[in-house]
Amino acid sequence: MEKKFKRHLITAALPYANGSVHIGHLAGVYVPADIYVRYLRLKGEDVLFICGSDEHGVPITFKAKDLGCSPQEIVDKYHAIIKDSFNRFGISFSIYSRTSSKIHSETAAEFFKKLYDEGKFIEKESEQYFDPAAQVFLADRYIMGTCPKCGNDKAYGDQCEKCGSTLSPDELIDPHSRLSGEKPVKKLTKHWYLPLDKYENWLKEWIIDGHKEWKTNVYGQCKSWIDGGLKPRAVTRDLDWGVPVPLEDAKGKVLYVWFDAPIGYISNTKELLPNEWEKWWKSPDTRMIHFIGKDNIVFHCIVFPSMLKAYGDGYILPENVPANEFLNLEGDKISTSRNWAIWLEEYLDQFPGQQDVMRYVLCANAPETKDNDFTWKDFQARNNSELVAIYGNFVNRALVLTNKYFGGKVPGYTQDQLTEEDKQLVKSIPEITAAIQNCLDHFKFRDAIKEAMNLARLGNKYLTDTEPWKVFKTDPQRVAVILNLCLQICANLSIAFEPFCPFSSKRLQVMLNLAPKKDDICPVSAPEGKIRWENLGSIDFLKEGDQIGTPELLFSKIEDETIQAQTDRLARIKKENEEKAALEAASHPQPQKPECTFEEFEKMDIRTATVLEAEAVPKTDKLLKLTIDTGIDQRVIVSGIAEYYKPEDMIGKQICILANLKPRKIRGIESNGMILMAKDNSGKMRFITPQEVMVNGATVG
Ligand code: B3M
Ligand code: ZN
Repeated sequence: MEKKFKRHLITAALPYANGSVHIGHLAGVYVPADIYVRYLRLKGEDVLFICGSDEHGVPITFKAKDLGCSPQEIVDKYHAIIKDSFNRFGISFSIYSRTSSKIHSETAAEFFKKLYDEGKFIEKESEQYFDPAAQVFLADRYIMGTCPKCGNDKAYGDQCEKCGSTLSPDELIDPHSRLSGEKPVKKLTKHWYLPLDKYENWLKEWIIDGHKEWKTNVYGQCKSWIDGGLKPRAVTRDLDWGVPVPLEDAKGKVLYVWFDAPIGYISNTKELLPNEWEKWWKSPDTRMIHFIGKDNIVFHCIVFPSMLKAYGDGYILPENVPANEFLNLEGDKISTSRNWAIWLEEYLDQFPGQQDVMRYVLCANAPETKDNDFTWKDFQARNNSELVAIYGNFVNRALVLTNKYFGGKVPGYTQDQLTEEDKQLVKSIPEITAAIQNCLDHFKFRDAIKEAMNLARLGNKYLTDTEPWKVFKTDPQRVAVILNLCLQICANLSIAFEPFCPFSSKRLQVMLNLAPKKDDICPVSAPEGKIRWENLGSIDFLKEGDQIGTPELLFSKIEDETIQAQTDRLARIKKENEEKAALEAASHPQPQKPECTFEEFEKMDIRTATVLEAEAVPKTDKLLKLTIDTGIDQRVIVSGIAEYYKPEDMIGKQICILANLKPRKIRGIESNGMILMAKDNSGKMRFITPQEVMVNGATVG
């Protein structure tokens, strides 16, 4: 028997306030969390939906340094942007607060202090990098140097972003501080560690034995962490941005961002409900669910629960952590630094009133079990052929016809007027709504939204099959039955779709006169009147004679030009990125080759020559066939320069060649020598020419 809980505490990962949020965040965390919360609310459950900005951590301090402002200014700016985007997207948090608040630093400090006082930490001194000029300890990210694996001279102390290797500062060649540029020195420093190893057995019991129902990706990650053996984790850092460590001998130290951030869920609840927060956090009747992305699993399943366990005092643990995988964009990883993203505020400005389209697409295509790809083509197709052609079309036809034939009054019927086809329809409705509910209960939002669309599909097909517009003249009572049932399906749709597409649901409810019109930016259908989840499946929403409102289109077609503008934008960004990368690469010369002797060099017969004829080698896009005058003879050289030179660019040019290179056949053509080219690290090539025209056959050396 599943336990019945009295209330549901739903959290969504606190986004870092050092940038805007994009569709990857939305698809992975906030849309699923919001769907679930809206579903619970419609069921009349007691729900809190907690979130806020994560305003600490090293990247924020860098951003501030780069822009020449304070970290507080950075988080103030992005907190406002993120909060506004979420609100406009209809993410219906109970509170969206922030971790730079007073109540948060007090709560986090108290949390630390209690664990400290009770001896739950290990105190350890270790050698860490220190910047002698700036007089501060350096987090790994603050150290830069040359990557030992790929030679990138902008690798960080924890990772090389060029080749993706995980590094430690000790591995960097020529390490220097990002603050002062000075070479860092090692210095002893003290930190506090949470001994996760001590919680291993308990975690095993709680997760490995006790939560086999968790999603495979989540369960699997937890298992491999635990099986790999847990180590003590430092919960403090030498840094001047964060919650100060509340101890006498901890000057210049703050709580590690991953220690304070999850406590943000607690402090934000406290801020919202100063007198009642404990009921939400410390009662076995509360069911806590964390919505996160896959990179946050270890912190929410292992570290934070261990912190809560260490604290004791009745703190509850999450019942489930339905983490998602990542969303890619047009085949590429979403990246803030490469601007490879669709930013929420941009989307909201460019697609006004179309929040539901994005919510629908992100849910239908959510990265629930594996990474997934967002494409603008798919976005357009799902809008035009699902939202518009099925859901929107059905609703519109049902409402327009009711207005046309019955003056907008719900027509009635009697049981004996139902045909077999009608009875089949009436039977299918609760089957579909039960399927939606079952999927939602198991965090299968993709399947759930598919079922919701199936309900619209069912209605659309019924209307097309029964053709009331043909029947009305001869049998208006038959049309009354048909339209009554269609309107009941519309009412069902307005509830079934509410968790996913709340804006259009609300509009539909208003059109059906099931809800009053309100101009809220983030509409939430509280269970009132007939708008309750438990009524789903019923064909009794609307009574005979009820007046419905004027139909307006729920969705509108998205044209090719609109999509083209978006893909053009991405193509522009891709090109800029490639150019930047090429420039970057070009400025990094290849390392010098091993030594060679003069005698070895002397073996090469390098000469000036002039190109007489040039043509592309058929069926290749890289090769040119050049006939050249070497001064000694006329010969053919096949050269891989077609990407850089057209045949006509080469004719008449004086070049340098390696004349005595052993001939070889390239695409069936014998090539007698090689053209000397300068080539930079990005692959760009240019031929070498004497500074002044010379006779052909002059030796080069
Ligand atoms: N700030 C990390 C992230 O966005 C993060 C989550 C904190 S949740 C307590 O990946
Ligand atoms: Zn590297």
